Amino acid sequence: MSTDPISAPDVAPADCLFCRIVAGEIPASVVERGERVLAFRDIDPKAPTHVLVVPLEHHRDVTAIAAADPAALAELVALGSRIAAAEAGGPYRLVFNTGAEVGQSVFHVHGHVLAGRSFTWPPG
Ligand code: DGP
Repeated sequence: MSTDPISAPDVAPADCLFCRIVAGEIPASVVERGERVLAFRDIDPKAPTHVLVVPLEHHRDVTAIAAADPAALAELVALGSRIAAAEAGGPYRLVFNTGAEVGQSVFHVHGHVLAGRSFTWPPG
């Protein structure tokens, strides 16, 4: 049993929605595939550009991937930044919901790349 204070179920890759998108078992609108990451459009976009960037390997959240594979996290950020530059001229918000309490619903780390409009702060 995990002693991690962040509530996140352990999801087997076979049952993981984003692992299945990475494997091509579930269709997605893919923007770009990199060496370690995949970018695809969010099914319920909250901005003109709303792309999810995920590692090909399963890590449950940003804390886990930062510890296990920082190169993949760096590639995720770089690809998100390039997509925002290409689609929205540069500025973007990068969100990692981490824990069910703050809105994480898929427990395979994903950066939400949001761009193409103004945003307010703080977020709701
Ligand atoms: P979060 O709540 O931070 O875990 O974000 C999960 C996001 O995943 C949410 O914005 C909606 C998106 N999403 C859920 N199911 C699918 C799907 O089947 N395909 C795509 N492209 N996005 C999905």
